[in-house]
Amino acid sequence: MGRRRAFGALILICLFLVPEGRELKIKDEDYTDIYNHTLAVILAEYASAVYVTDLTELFTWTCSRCTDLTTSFEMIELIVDVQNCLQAFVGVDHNLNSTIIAFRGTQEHSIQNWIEDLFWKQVDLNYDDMPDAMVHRGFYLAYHNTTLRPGILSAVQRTKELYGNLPIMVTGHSMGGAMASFCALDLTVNCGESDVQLMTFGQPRIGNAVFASYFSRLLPKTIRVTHEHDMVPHLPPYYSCFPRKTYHHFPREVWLHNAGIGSLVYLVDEICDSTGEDPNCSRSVSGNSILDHLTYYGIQLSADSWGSCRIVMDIKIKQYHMDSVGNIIMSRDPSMPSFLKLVSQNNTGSSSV
Ligand SMILES: *[C@@H]1O[C@H](CO)[C@@H](O)[C@H](O)[C@H]1NC(C)=O
Ligand SMILES: *[C@@H]1O[C@H](CO)[C@@H](O)[C@H](O)[C@H]1NC(C)=O
Ligand SMILES: *[C@@H]1O[C@H](CO)[C@@H](O)[C@H](O)[C@H]1NC(C)=O
Ligand SMILES: *[C@@H]1O[C@H](CO)[C@@H](O)[C@H](O)[C@H]1NC(C)=O
Ligand SMILES: CC(=O)N[C@H]1CO[C@H](CO)[C@@H](O)[C@@H]1O
Repeated sequence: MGRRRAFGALILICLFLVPEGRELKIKDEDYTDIYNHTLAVILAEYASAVYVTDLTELFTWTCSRCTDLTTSFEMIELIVDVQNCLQAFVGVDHNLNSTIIAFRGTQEHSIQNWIEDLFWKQVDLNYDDMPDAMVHRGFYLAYHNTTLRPGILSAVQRTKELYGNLPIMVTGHSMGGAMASFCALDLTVNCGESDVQLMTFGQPRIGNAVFASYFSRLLPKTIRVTHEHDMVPHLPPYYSCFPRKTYHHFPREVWLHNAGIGSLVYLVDEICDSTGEDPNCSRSVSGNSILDHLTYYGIQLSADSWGSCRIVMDIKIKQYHMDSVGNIIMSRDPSMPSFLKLVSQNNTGSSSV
């Protein structure tokens, strides 16, 4: 607690004394052809579906959030890290002809507490093979040191065996956006994937300016959507006076906000500059809303039931694999085409694990 307060005081002093600092500059290119509103809405629907707690409905793609624009989705693997309360899935969208990877955001008792904690997260880990690039250890480990990474990489491999080299789209909301970012980078840097697109919604900052610079070079097709006064993209805070230690967003932000006045208010998808920290986008307003964090494009991006890391699953699903610490991996086995049908016809009896 004392360390926190001291750090807070240092930051306050810094904010008052040194208003100007080093800003990341990235060569301006025309990225406007990369942001596609329709695609963003589709990916937001995936980011919403991954919050579903009923694993049977999610795995068989029969949940109420699994309709609308995502009906051509085929689930390949659903991964639940029970110990760390994390959830992600890998599958193929046959309309987009792309592999989709989606990460769930935090499922803690109180989103408020989670957001308050974000204030104190420091960049404290050097990213491998990127001199001076630093990230937040907790976000990094949530992807790299849990069941998620091996589950996702093996599912991506299986998808290749089934459908060839499809483009990969990685998405997630909030903390899920942070994990999606590390996953997209991992696929590019460590797995040699050349066509990875990242789209996140309301994600926090995850690394420093050097990291953001590497990130934008390696993943130019990245869109980081923010919404009105959503608090989370403002956190952990950005302090222009600690260039090495402070957090810095990677580009490209797209800020959803209302423009116009009176009865002429309309929603704008504002495509921001290539610095990652465009002062005229979400940074032009104060991040003071949790409600704005939970809805993007009118789509609910939060758990369908809050509370503990509850798992609801059809007891008839025998094909899932549970490891020694109780993590669950549900895989579609291509040699058993009837499996999905069987489960979806008999998905009445749910049980809690
Ligand atoms: C945007 O994405 C949708 C869905 O993939 C696609 O149908 C549409 O053609 C795209 N629009 C543009 C302008 O690229
Ligand atoms: C990775 O997780 C394991 C337990 O899940 C833990 O013992 C280990 O310390 C973690 N590694 C790091 C670098 O934190
Ligand atoms: C999907 O993409 C793959 C790889 O790019 C390609 O071989 C295949 O023909 C595409 N399928 C459709 C239906 O467009
Ligand atoms: C940002 O806004 C300021 C004032 O509102 C304006 O002068 C400036 O040109 C804007 N910058 C960009 C990059 O749009
Ligand atoms: C496909 C399948 O296994 N369907 C079963 C669903 O459950 C009913 C009764 O519980 C069985 O009669 C079906 O065979």
